[in-house]
Amino acid sequence: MIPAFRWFGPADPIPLGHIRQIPGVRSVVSALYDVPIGEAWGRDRLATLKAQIEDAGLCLAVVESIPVHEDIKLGRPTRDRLIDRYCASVRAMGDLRIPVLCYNFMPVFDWMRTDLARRLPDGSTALAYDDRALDAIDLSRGTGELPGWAATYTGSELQALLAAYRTVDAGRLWDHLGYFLERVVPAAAQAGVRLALHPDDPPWSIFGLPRIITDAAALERLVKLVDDPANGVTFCTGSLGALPENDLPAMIRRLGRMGRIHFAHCRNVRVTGERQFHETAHPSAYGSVDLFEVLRALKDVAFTGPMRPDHGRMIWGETGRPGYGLYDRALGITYLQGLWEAIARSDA
Ligand SMILES: [Mn+2]
Repeated sequence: MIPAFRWFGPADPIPLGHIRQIPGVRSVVSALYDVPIGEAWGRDRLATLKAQIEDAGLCLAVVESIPVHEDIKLGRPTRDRLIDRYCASVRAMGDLRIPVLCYNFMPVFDWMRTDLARRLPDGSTALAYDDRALDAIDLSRGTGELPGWAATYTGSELQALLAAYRTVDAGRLWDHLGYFLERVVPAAAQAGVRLALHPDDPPWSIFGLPRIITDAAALERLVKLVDDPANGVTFCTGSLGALPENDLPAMIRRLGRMGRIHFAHCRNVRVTGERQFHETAHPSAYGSVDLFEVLRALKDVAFTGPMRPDHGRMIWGETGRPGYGLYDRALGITYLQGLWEAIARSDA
């Protein structure tokens, strides 16, 4: 297991020098955030990012993420050109020996929450989701009312996109994912890059849009779509853990033995009702995810990939990007390393 930490590039208020001071963390998860979706990533731009991270005494272990253009998910004729560019970006990663690419295949939105600052009993704030609050959101004016998505789409852009998806059900979306992977997996394998698909967050349909990467059966179907070691997953305990029927340790043992877990996001959520949850501090006692059992399963399958803490709470008066403050995530990765050390040394 390689402890890692997400950094949002030079615009991130958290300097690399602070990440360098978190015990055990030498690996960074980052991306080029200003390349328009659908454009190929230039090797030079990526090399600059990598050098910047290395100058701080760290290494760029994972690209999270290269967004997949909606035309690819919709199966539009323009997808071939877009997939070619995606493969070019993957090759740029390979040239620079950046080994893992985390991406997702969620229509229109990726992560979704209904409250970015839910007050917890200890005075901290965390991201929260409630299906009933989502139902009450009016999308006719675009993403203006959506927490975290304010300026993404105008009303007409969003309505056009939602209309385009009316003919794309879950089955069609699987077909489009297969089409994408049949072309990108060989390019990744040749470039020495492992693809790590992030599960849908939350793992159910929202706004009538299909979401397919939600449970054990879906993850197995995904890795068999193109049966190559380069075609794997990001195991995100917070996303998958929002669905109580997901047995996370069992899923890890199955996918891990197949050698398809290339990256782990470890965090906790407290499920408070049907399709309702809020995020919490990382330790098992604070939520519905048993991080001890999760890490024990990862240890049992000899997981050697990068692992990062995921969304943290806002604590100690910190302000910034919701879910991505420094303090609680630093506590999270320190906790995860403590669990890992204890499991490894008791096994020995
Ligand atoms: Mn995640």
